[in-house]
Amino acid sequence: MIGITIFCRVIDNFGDIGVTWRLARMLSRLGISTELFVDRTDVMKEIVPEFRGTESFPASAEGVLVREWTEETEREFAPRDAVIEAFSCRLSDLTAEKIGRSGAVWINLDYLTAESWADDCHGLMSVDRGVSKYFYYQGFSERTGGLNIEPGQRELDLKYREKRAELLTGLGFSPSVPFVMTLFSYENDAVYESLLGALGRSGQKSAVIAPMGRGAASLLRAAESAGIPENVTVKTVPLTSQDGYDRLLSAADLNIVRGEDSFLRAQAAGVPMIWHIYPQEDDAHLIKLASFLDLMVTAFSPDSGRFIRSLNMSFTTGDAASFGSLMEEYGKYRAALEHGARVWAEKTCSAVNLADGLVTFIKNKLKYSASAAVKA
Ligand code: TRH
Repeated sequence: MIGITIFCRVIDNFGDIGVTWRLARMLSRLGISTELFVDRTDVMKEIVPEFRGTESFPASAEGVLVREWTEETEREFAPRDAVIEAFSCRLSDLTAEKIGRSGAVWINLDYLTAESWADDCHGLMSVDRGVSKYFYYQGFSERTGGLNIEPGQRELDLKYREKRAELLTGLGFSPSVPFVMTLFSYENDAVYESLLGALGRSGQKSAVIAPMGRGAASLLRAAESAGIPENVTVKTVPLTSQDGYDRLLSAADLNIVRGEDSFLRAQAAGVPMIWHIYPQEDDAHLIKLASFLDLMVTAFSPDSGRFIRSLNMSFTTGDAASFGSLMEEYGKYRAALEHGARVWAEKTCSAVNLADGLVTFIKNKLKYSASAAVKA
């Protein structure tokens, strides 16, 4: 059985552990002996309820052995077939040396992007402290390493959708509320004021469900300053498991999401989405967002594609006035947007999944080094 170890450093928020936990779980389901080192098990516990009662690590859930990443545990680490360093989280010199000696495949798993340069960079090798290391890019094109979406996710999300009424009732809403939004984003107070105003003017009943955190706090501030229209209900909910969040996304009519994992889940859910991409220096995030939108709109009609692009751009750039006007027109495009989102979901969910892609990549490299060793 192949043994893979993933190292994850939690820099900020839940994205780093969100991506690596999901990947670890998928690898384990493929029969890979999977180990995950994470430096902040407290953050992990917030989105992996299986570990909430766990006092000390190592501990296992879903077949994944989780270890607390400290200097000491890293010193004791013994590489097996492959070591995945998530998002350049920097392993120690000793670990690099051990990887070199053991012949394990060393991979730096990079952030997901729809930008075309990922095609050219995927799979490239570099030398880190004298040891070969491969850059592995997640991405939407066949030339990249695939997407972190589980096999069968589309079917699962469709089942979740069928249970929309049940989910809404469980959250205290009427099951017939015609427009349900989720909001898991960053701060955007002025835009949320516009959103509440536009939902109010639409005249229809709407629900805005906001998992606790930065976006929810910002929404509550906006609600306090602008007021909540009578036909709108705002509700904050505690963070749930990743699967629980998928359920919520699938049951909604419009999702506002943020880092790279929730952004991908929203696509798989097949529901129109707004990506509140994490801001980067020199507005690099806007290029990233535009590249993604260029791809996604290929699944939409020209009009609804233009609309969803503008909605995303106005949201992320904080253009509250434009965002409010667009939301007032939402009803006009709603059916076309929902159709486009379903078409896009079929496409993303049929891409190579990240775990399969990685295992194939690792096996090829192991085969190559074994044949090179025989020749030598
Ligand atoms: O938490 P994030 O904002 O993380 C981001 C990204 O990783 C980004 O790339 C990084 O640069 C930035 O932080 C600093 O958003 P993301 O990636 O969507 O991760 C959220 C995770 O939380 C995701 O795995 C889904 C999960 N989640 C739950 O499990 N339960 C919940 O109830 C919710 C709302 C989320």
